[in-house]
Formats: sequence, structure tokens, C-alpha cells
Amino acid sequence: MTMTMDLLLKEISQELINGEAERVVELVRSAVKKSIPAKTILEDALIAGMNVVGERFKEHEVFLPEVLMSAKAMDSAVEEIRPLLASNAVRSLGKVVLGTVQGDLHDIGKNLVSIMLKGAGVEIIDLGKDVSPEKFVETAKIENASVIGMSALLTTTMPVMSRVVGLLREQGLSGKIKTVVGGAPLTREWAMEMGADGYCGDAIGAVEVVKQLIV
Ligand code: B1M
Repeated sequence: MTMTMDLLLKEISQELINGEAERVVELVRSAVKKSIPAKTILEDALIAGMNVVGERFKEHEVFLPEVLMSAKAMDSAVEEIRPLLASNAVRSLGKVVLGTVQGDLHDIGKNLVSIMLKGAGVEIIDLGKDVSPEKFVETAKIENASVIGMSALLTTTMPVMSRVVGLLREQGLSGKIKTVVGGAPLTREWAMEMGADGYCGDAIGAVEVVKQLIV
């Protein structure tokens, strides 16, 4: 990575922290033109910037309106590189019902997981955010999906994931419909203890985990 590219990535991060959506998109376009890989832009500029926002929010240095501005900038930037992140896989590998769990409105990470899985040829039924356990299970049954993918960003909403695992067990569907969970507050240990079939810490890793569960 040359010095100029590094500076450009830092500038993208900074403008994302400032919540300057238009400027972020402009800079992302210029990074793409300079052939910086989309994955590098995503991880080293956009996610890195969002992490700073998270830290500042925790320390009460910024408040919700600022976080929302940064989230909007993140959304626009991801939209810009979406086609580059999702290479055009042809054959469908299988179907995944995806969503952010009930009570949780954080969907940026979930949307990235969706992009990566679609890029790998997985068919995605995206239920959005604030999805109830019943909705996850019913949709997976109706759609004949082999995997339910759930995202949670709040410690208070993580238990909803266990309720989905419990519902599948009650209905005799454990093992037939697999579960994959992810999101910043989760750990692999917690996910395995509560009975999920798969856990992954990032969107790119989700592809491998889902592929293994689908076969
Ligand atoms: Co809120 N929020 N937020 N927030 N927010 C966090 C999560 C928080 C950690 C901030 C903090 O205090 N430092 C904190 C949670 C504390 C906790 O419970 N541990 C928090 C809080 C407290 C809240 C509110 C309660 C604030 C309030 O109202 N007082 C409120 C809750 C609303 C609700 O959900 N009911 C709230 C609201 C919001 C906004 C709406 C303003 C906005 C969300 C906008 C949106 O998503 N459309 C927001 C944001 C943006 C954040 C931070 C700053 C950034 C989250 C993010 O998008 N990160 C966040 C701090 C942080 O995480 N650093 C914070 C970037 C994204 C790419 O990463 O989502 O982790 P992430 O996804 C990653 C991996 O986790 C993984 O892959 C992704 C990419 O690699 N992954 C999966 C995620 N899901 C996966 C699923 C998989 C596999 C991998 O398989 C299925």
C-alpha cells in the first residue's frame, strides 16, 4: 500500500466519522479508480471509521444523531462498492434466511453479510431488522431454507438467538435448519454453548461457515 493510498483510506475514515456521506462516496469512488480493492476500502477505511464512532459514542464524546450520520455515510459507501464486493457467482449454493434479531435495529453488519453471501452464490431471504424468532422459523420453513442467519449488536438482544434455536428444537427442526450467528458482542463460546450450528466474527468469514453448513 503506497503512502497516497494509505492517506486516502484515512481520509475516507475521517469523513465517515464526520458523517459526511457525499464526501465519503466521492472519496470511495476515487479509491476504486486508484484500484484499491473493495475489501480494503471496506475493512481499513469504512469499518475502521465505524469502530472509532462506536468508541466515541461509548465515551459520550458523540451522540446518537452523529452516529446516525456516520451510519448513513457507511450505507452509501457500501452501496457504492456493493457490485465489487459481490462477484457474480452463477450457481445457487442454497437458501439462507437472514435478519437482525427482535429489538435490534443495527443492520449495517447484517447487510454486509448479505452482500458477501450473495456474492458467493447463496440465495438470501433478507427479513431486515427487528425480526421475531417465530418469523425466522416460519420463513425458513415456507422457503425451505437450509440456514437461518442472525445478527445482534446489543447484549440485550443476544438471547433472541437462543429463542430461535429453542423453537427449532421444539419443532424437531434442529439439524435440518441450521443456525449461524454473528455480531460484535457475541463470542464463539457463547454461540456454541447456546446451541448455534455456526458462528462467525465477520462478514467474509460468514461465507465459509454457511458453505460448510449448507452441504
Ligand atoms: Co448502536 N450500539 N445503539 N446504533 N451502535 C452499538 C452496537 C454499541 C456497541 C455502541 C457503544 O456503546 N459503544 C452499543 C451496544 C452496547 C451493548 O449492548 N453491548 C449501542 C447502543 C447502546 C445503541 C442504543 C441502545 C443507543 C441508545 O438508544 N441509547 C440504540 C439501540 C437501538 C436498537 O437497536 N434497538 C443504538 C442505535 C444505533 C443507531 C440506530 C444510531 C446506529 C445503527 C444504524 C444501523 O445499523 N442502520 C448505531 C450504530 C451505527 C452503532 C455502532 C456505532 C456501529 C455498528 C456498526 O454498524 N458497525 C456500534 C458500535 C460498534 O459496533 N463499534 C453501536 C459496523 C458493522 C460493519 O459492524 O455490525 O459489528 P458489525 O458487523 C460486523 C460483525 O459483527 C459481523 O460482520 C460484520 C462485518 O464484518 N456480523 C456478522 C454482524 N452480524 C453478523 C451475522 C453473521 C456473521 C457475521 O452471520 C449471520
